[in-house]
Amino acid sequence: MQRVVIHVDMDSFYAAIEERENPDLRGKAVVVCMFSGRSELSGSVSTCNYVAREYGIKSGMPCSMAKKLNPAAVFLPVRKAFYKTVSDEIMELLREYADRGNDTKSSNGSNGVNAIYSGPAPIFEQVSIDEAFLEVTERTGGDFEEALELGMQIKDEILEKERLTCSVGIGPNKLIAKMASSVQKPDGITPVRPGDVSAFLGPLKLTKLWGLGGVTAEKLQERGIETIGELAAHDVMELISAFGKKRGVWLKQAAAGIDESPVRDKEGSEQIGRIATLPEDTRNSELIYPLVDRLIEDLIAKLDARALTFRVVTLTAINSGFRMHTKSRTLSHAASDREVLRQTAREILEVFLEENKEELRRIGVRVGGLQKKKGQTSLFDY
Ligand code: TTP
Ligand code: MG
Repeated sequence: MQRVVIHVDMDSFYAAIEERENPDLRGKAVVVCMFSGRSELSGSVSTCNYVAREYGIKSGMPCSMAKKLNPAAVFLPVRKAFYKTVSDEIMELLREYADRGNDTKSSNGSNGVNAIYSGPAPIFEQVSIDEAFLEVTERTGGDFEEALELGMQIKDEILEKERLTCSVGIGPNKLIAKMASSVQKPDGITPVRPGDVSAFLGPLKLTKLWGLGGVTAEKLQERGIETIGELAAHDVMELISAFGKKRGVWLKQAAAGIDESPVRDKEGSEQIGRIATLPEDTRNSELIYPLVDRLIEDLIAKLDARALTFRVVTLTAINSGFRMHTKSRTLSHAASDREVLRQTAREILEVFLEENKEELRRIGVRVGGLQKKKGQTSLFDY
């Protein structure tokens, strides 16, 4: 069957969350900064919204330069822990769209080893805080029209549930899906069918090739190679003698759009979180506990469905002034029990309310340090 992979990348992620949380920001240039604290605007830009990008503002640029480019822009400090809870929710939602592995299905890894996916784990890979790959070959029957439909559903659900937009790339492998998602941004969806791969890659600048570092790009440019198409046409032996066997072969294959790497979760890195708004701003734990319990019910259901244990519990609280606090506790043993989670979350909340005197507006619970329950087969059995 034709392989189909979807890549999802959220649009101006941190800035879009800030805009969602504060409607006053709509239509304005919004710049999210990692302030160093040395002086008012010292630090660098984490990201900015698309209005700010029109002024030439970019990730990584000094905040002071961004201010010169657009003095009217709104500059906000990063709230990474909060963005992480939003990310967790999006990843949970995306997982539902990925194929499920099963005992009988095997897929060829890039090293030629047969990876047997066991259990009902989704074939899903989170790449960064706002990006993920989904294997959708089974679900779509290898059909790109079905995949396009699925991509639209994903976009609709994220917009409806999270009020955020994303860009989706669809391809016959991870490399193409990843590169396709960046073609139409923001709020785009781009399928690149197997027959269109060379036409898609060929004209692109070398530096657009996913996984190609700046140093390698420079060396290739010294050889007169400017586009991915030119790289694909280059003599493989020459690439091998310049970059070594592994890298040389990779360059040749990647430029031709060949990539057999499997979609797979990095075990241990995943967290599952839920966040919700309280019926009213409050410090009354009698009002807060029922909401925390509801979030916990949800988390336990997710953990049970995938036979996972947790070791870290994190509580997130956003106060009425939109300031955000997080507090974590690491357990001495892996746990999967609802009562353990409830008890731990309550203890953290009590300490938190002791230390902070403001009213709370939203509350989130997150579990991390996830592992398969003992006695269950692990994600990949070779
Ligand atoms: P990206 O997906 O690279 O950027 P983005 O989502 O802001 O914008 P785009 O629409 O182009 O996808 O990165 C995701 C988040 O990671 C981004 O919102 C902020 C953070 N980030 C940094 O903190 N520093 C950086 O240099 C980059 C590139 C991203
Ligand atoms: Mg993004």
